Amino acid sequence: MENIEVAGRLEELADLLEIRGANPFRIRAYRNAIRTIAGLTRPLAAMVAEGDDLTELPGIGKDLAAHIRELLETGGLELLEELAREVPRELATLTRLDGVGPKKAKKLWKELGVTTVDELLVAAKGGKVEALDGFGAKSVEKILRAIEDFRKHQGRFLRTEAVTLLRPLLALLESDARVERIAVAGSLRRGRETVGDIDLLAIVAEEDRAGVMESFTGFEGVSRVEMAGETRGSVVLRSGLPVDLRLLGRESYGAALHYFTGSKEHNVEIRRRARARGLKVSEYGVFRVESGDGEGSADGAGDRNGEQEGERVGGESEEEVFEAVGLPWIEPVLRENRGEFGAAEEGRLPELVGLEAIRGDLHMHTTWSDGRNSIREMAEACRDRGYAYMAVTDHSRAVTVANGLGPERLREQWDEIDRARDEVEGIRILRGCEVDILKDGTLDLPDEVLEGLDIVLVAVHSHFALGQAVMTERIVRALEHPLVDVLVHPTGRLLNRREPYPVDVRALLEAAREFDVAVELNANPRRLDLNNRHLFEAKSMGLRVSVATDAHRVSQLEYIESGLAEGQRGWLEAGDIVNCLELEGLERWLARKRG
Ligand code: DGT
Ligand code: CA
Ligand code: CA
Repeated sequence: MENIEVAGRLEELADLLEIRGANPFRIRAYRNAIRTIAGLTRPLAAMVAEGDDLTELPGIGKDLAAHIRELLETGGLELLEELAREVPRELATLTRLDGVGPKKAKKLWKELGVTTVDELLVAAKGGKVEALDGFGAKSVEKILRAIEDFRKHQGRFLRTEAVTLLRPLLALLESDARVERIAVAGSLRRGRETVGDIDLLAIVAEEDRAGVMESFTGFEGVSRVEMAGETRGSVVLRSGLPVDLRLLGRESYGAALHYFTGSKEHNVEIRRRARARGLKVSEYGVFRVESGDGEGSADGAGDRNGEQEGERVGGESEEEVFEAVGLPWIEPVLRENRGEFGAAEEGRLPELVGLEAIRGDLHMHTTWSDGRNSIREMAEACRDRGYAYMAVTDHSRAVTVANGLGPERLREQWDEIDRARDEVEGIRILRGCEVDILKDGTLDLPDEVLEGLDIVLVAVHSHFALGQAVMTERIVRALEHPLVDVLVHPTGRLLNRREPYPVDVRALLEAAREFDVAVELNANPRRLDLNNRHLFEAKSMGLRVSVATDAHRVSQLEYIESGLAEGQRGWLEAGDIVNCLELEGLERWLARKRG
């Protein structure tokens, strides 16, 4: 069992305990432990196997350590089963809807008998929820929106989650001597923020296929086998993640990899181009079309057998597929039919930005607001990553839930930054702040304080429901402020949790250009905000992008890699990114507003 599965199970436990009315301190302890587990870099399973004492982890006591061991050893939890006999398990899902929470979930269940999202929708639409004590028309509206969001995202996994959940199965197949080669295709290979299912391809000799299929469907992490044929198997893992496996021969590996990487829109264009050249591209290979049947099926998926297609002219490698239509190999992250064909033809495919080009991180939190590590710890971790600079950007005072800083505490923080500058060598530590954009578009700190900062980030953290026009105006007003450097998480989306607030992104980008403000690509895998489409637009407008982690603890500095994947999908190159500048260049850029 992976750490995120353990955390997920404990979360369910905490939800059910809370609904049942357990001691709030106990619940808080559980939630802290879940956060600890989510932030671990080592697998719990390995720690237990090596005899580590789990109670030495922050926030994990004897009880929780025992639960974790039980989960790892048995895959289940007796206490959870017991609770589920008293409190319907589905209620845990309800508590995660925006505007519900444990208390309301309990009320919905006790008074209306509602236990599922579907039942809640019926009750809300029928006016029953509004009539309950503690719910009003406003909260019902919010719940209805939350249900809509929930439905949209149901069944999609964050990419980083999927990568983790897939790892043990992938390791099993990789270590199988009968598997000559294995690859991940689909949306995961294209670097999408979320994935619906995993598409695996493996080269396996015909006589070994039944055996490999058996070991795939028999994997210990499989909860359900949907199908197990000769060349295709389909399972659902315990985490709910669906995985497809296709077994094939060497001759069609490249064609299959290309086909199952997609996107569908990209594939359609490839096949159109192939047809124009008297060729047919399918998942089985590239074939010369015999005169007369030039059209084939529109989709290519219906052709069961390559032999019927005419002479095979390629398919072993992806390069052969592209070559057949006269193009160079195109990076998977670009395969969305959003201009990659034209760019490839004209030799202007982007030189995608990689980790080695990143020189620093311009958005992170410390114990001064809602972060878990000190300034010094964050600085050391950034230096160890090889960064030349970093910015300490805790919240400003309006964000009270995050313990935001007012002028006084901010000045105290500068003293600590000065000390950290002395103590941690080899990295430039910038004084920054994530300044809240107030409801009217003014900033949460006075100018004389902003003038003392090296970098000013601005962001919206409240009043999400102002409507598009007012929200846009509000943010544009903030960008007009002469000391603002970066607009961070510009749309406020939280993948699978919250839709972006209504805002005219194009207008924001135009304002950012006019007032010389960079826009952030927030690298938190749940945010990825701006998204790839907006980044593409920002790039084409000549805007600068800051790819930043918004890390709240040292381990989250790794988020930079999620950010880079999204940036690549937005065609970003090092020249588009402020934090690819060397320290000197960055300082010059920061000086543009500070004389
Ligand atoms: P997902 O799983 O929703 O995150 O997205 P994908 O892109 O992984 O989609 P999936 O798993 O349905 O299919 C994998 C790839 O296979 C897809 O990107 C392109 C190819 N493919 C699947 N079905 C079709 C189809 O009906 N027509 C075409 N042209 N390609 C398809
Ligand atoms: Ca897929
Ligand atoms: Ca699939």
